[in-house]
Amino acid sequence: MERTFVMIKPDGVQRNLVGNIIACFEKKGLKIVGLKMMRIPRDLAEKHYGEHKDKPFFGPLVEYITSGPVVAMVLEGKDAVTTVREMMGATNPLKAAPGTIRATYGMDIGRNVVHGSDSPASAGREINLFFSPEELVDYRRDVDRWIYE
Ligand code: DAT
Ligand code: MG
Repeated sequence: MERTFVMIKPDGVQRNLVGNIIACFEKKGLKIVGLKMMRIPRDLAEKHYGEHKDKPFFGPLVEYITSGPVVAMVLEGKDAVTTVREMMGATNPLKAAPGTIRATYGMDIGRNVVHGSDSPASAGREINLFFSPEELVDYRRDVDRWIYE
């Protein structure tokens, strides 16, 4: 099973969407193996979005992501990285396919509610940035035999 890093961004927390968004992933069958609320320190935000450091939106992006608490999580499941990306939809909520999380809850690219790792390599990097190994919980779910054949 694959793991991915997911984050409900400050706008999602402020808009009381934490429960709804976690419920989407839970109902899908993804397993929560790590979960916490935190305020992202500036240096962590800059590392997390390091690939964008030369883009014009980097400054506002770091301001936004550090502007309030976020809910960070690690989700586990079959093709978890791609599955979460597809459930989130395109980066711009107005371009995201109907029914996706960003299409359902967002209006602006700079307030797109949720983050999900874009590849297994990014997932490994981001999980390590945000979670220590002791914060990730290994456990069995009896329901898995009703989710996977
Ligand atoms: P994603 O979050 O879908 O992986 P990304 O990695 O390209 O998208 O960009 C990271 C975040 O930066 C994205 O969620 C919103 C912001 N962003 C991306 N492109 C932008 C743009 N053209 N203008 C403003 N913000 C942008
Ligand atoms: Mg990205």
